[in-house]
Amino acid sequence: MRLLITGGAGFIASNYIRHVLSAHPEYHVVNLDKLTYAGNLENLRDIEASERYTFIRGDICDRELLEGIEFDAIIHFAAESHVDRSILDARPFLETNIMGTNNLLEIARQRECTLLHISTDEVYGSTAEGFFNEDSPLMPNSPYAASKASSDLLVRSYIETHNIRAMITRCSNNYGPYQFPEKLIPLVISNAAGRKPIPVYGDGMNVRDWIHVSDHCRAVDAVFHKGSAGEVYNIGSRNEMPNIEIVKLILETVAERLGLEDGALMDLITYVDDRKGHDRRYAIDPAKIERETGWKPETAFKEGITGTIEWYLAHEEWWQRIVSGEYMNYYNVQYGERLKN
Ligand code: NAD
Ligand code: TDX
Repeated sequence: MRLLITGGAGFIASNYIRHVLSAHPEYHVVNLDKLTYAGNLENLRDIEASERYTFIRGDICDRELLEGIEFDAIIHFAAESHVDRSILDARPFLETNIMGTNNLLEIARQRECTLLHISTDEVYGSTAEGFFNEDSPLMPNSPYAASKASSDLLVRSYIETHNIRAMITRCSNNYGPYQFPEKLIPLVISNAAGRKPIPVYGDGMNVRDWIHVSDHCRAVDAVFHKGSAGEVYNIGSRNEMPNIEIVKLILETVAERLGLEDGALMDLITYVDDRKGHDRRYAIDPAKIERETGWKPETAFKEGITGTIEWYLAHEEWWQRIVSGEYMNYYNVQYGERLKN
């Protein structure tokens, strides 16, 4: 099996490539990644010399390039993935998430190969109570979520119109090693370690449903091997938490690991203006994937978040390079003024 993985230098797909190479010794992985600001080959240093791994730098919007690559199946992770960036400029989201996905669907149609499309719970929008299941209506609220919902609908249309063998997964918020430090959890850990302000949007009571990236990777693998063609699978680990609770838990743990007094880092919490269109709550019902593939999450949140905090504290050189460069420029533009007040 020669597996084309798109976006393999990003957070989730780099973890997934590592998972595939160890779980399936007969598989070859071709990683196609444009290396945007979020793509980082450092995420793959430990496996890049493997004979079962090939890296191609390229854009999923480049049809000619795609046509020249040999593979048997596609697992499509590549995306512009950060909601705040989509609020500042939606265009790259539409290009990559919609047009790029359409190119991959065309290739899957021509080659009659399986395509697993990695989507998100954000396509369902926000819910005050209850849980999203696979039949919940798509009600995206950010340009990012709208671009992902559009790509999901394109996948559906290729299944219906061209009879391609495709599946969609919609996962809740991931955390774990190699997550780009613009997302909440790595941002809080790295800012806490550097004694920088922690921007909490609005009242901090927005709820997300957190899953460890290793559980997401096993779920993707389960759907790829055991899922039914044409189906959608929600992935989640029944772990809802308000943002402020996670922020406080991280600050307590970092303080303890750095040998500081209890509460020493709490002053870093800085409430800032709310994100525009900020979804109040996501909550996933993962019963279908559990029932049909036997997958279950294995990482309890307390254990997963502690391991993640330890990973970031032990890999400061990995995130320092990011936060001192392009990302900080972006961060300053977006939050600098508000944090001064
Ligand atoms: P990420 O931003 O860390 O990585 C995205 C990767 O895609 C980067 O390596 C980037 O270089 C690459 N890329 C972007 N545009 C490209 C293009 N045009 N051509 C080729 N490569 C391109 O993202 P992530 O958090 O790892 O998310 C991966 C996927 O999982 C996305 O599709 C996202 O929507 C989905 N998802 C993420 C989460 C989450 O919590 N992070 C949750 C559910 C679903
Ligand atoms: O500085 C911050 N302060 C803050 O309060 C940041 C970056 C975020 N937040 C809040 C916004 C959200 O309620 O924390 C929550 C999590 O924010 P993000 O880490 O930006 O994630 P979210 O917007 O929920 O989207 C994530 O989960 C679904 C991923 O980025 C998406 O790619 C995925 O589809």
